[in-house]
Amino acid sequence: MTDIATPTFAIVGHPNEGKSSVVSTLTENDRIRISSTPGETIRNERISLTVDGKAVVQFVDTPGFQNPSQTLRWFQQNSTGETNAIQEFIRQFASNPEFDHDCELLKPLLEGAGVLFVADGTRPIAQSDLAEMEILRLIGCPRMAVINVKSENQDRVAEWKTAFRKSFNAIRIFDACKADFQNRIELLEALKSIEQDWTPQLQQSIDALLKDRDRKRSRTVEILFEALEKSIVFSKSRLLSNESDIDRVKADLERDFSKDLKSIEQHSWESMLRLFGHTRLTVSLPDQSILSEDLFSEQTWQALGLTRKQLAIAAAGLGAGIGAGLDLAFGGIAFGVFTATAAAAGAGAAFFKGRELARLKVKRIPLGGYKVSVGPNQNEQFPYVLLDRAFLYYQHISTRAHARQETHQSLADESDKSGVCSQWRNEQRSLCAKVFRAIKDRKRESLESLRGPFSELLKESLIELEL
Ligand SMILES: Nc1nc2c(ncn2[C@@H]2O[C@H](COP(=O)(O)OP(=O)(O)OP(=O)(O)O)[C@@H](O)[C@H]2O)c(=O)[nH]1
Ligand SMILES: [Mg+2]
Repeated sequence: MTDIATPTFAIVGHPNEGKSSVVSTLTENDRIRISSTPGETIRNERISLTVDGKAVVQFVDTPGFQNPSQTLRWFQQNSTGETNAIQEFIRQFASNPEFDHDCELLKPLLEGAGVLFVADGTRPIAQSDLAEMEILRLIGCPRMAVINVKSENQDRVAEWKTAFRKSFNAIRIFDACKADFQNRIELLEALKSIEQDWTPQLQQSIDALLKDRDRKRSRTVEILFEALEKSIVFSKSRLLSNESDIDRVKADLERDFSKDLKSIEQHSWESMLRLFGHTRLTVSLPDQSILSEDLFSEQTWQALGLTRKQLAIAAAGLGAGIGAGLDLAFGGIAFGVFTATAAAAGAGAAFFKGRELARLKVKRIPLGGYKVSVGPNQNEQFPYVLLDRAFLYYQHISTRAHARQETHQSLADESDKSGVCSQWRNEQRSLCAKVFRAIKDRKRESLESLRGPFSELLKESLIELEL
């Protein structure tokens, strides 16, 4: 049963204009049937915008008008105000297949639903559009026009606005495939203006949505934290009895080590994807995306994380003994102080390749045999690279409109490929360094005290990525 108080809107408009797409994006539901073949929706479908299992706004995706000119003529002759014209229309035409869709779309209006009239603002206005606008004006339901701009061409938008202004209380431009969270909130805000009685419920819905978004950010922070905790201390080892097996086991371990780290990253990405309600999207990123690069590729390590100087300053806050090394770092010897490996002290590219910085160790076991182990990753840069990749991924999915049909998408701002971490202030990067060190040294107490401010920093960054 539908809660009567739930504001309900019928989505009306020509076939293939993007009605189902608008509902999909507004309700963050990517399971709605969207198709380039006109006439995909032939029966009303009720789709709720749900927060915490409660429907806060309901949309009725309709097939649109089938016979607008005759329907208009009928309403012009019968909208006397004395009888319920919609009820009478449905009674007269219910069994006439020529008015099948018209009857279907008028049904929710009988229950007091408002109308969202969706039109593709890139095509010319047709006579049938004007007929449909006029039908809705005669019926007198609360109504808003939604101009869904299906391509870059905005030339006709002004024309549409003028036409709609004559018979609609509110007009919004809403790109179903590009709209982000803020655009959705703005559309709901605008709906408040078309019927004052719905204002309290719509305001409650907006508040619930804002709260829900904040909950999703908090959950994302937890997901990132879990991934960092696992990755920073991750190591692998294997016991063997014959010395002759050592080389083979070393190679296997090294391969498994990076494979497992990548799967920790993948797992956190999938959790974010599910959190944001993308069920159809299998993320296959285009070649130009840094996210399509391997976690340990040289390109990834050069594009993301901190610069050498930033790393040095961040690590300087970690405690005694580092200060002397810092001078060396700025003198050009770089990161010998942070990573004891020869590779790190060497040329830039070698330093930035994380794969080389997880040391392999072979230990003879007193009772016989050997223990080969790899990890944890010694590189101070590694957690920043992980974080930066997670941030880029978050930006990708948290702003993605659910109506989008392609599974490929490039990030808008990847041309300069600068990550979030390098844009933080010194003290913010130092906070990270402390958190990463506490994880590495398994210092639970200091980790717990750092967790609050670190979570805040992550959350602030997530908010900025959504803008
Ligand atoms: N590029 C782009 N394509 C869009 C946009 N909105 C809808 N489309 C595409 O237009 C086609 C029709 O979209 P639908 O949402 O199914 O349209 P509809 O009005 O529900 O269509 P029917 O149910 O057949 O009446 C699909 O191929 C959509 O992907 C948009 O804003 N931009
Ligand atoms: Mg449809």
